[in-house]
Amino acid sequence: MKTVYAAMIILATSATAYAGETASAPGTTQYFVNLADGDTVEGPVKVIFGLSGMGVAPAGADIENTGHHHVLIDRPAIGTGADGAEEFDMNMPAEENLRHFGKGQTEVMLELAPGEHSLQLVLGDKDHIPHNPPIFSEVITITVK
Ligand SMILES: [Cu+2]
Repeated sequence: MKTVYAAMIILATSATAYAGETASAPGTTQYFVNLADGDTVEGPVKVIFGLSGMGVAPAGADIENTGHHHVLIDRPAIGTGADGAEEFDMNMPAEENLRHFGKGQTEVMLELAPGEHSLQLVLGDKDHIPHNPPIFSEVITITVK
């Protein structure tokens, strides 16, 4: 059994070593289709995810130039600060404010409390890790009535 565990640890370690190494296609953009920074909307809020330059594929699918959408809700932005940069090497955790769309969904209906909310899209590879270089949208702030 010990040998098996050792082998598993080596496999897990080597998989981690390739984290963040899935290449993105040059010029790819990710954006909100139906929302703009500063919008005031009624809840629940439909959010449509846009991606130009790459394709959408489910998590686990090893297909070149594809990924799946993630939405960061009221979370520190990815890609704009020292803390965010660290997250590029990591498997993004599934949390209430970091939602994965691993079936390849391209929209969601969000239940957001009235008030201001920040939203950002981030593309993840088959292992939920941002591409290299990472693909993410601008951060938008919306107000829910
Ligand atoms: Cu994911």
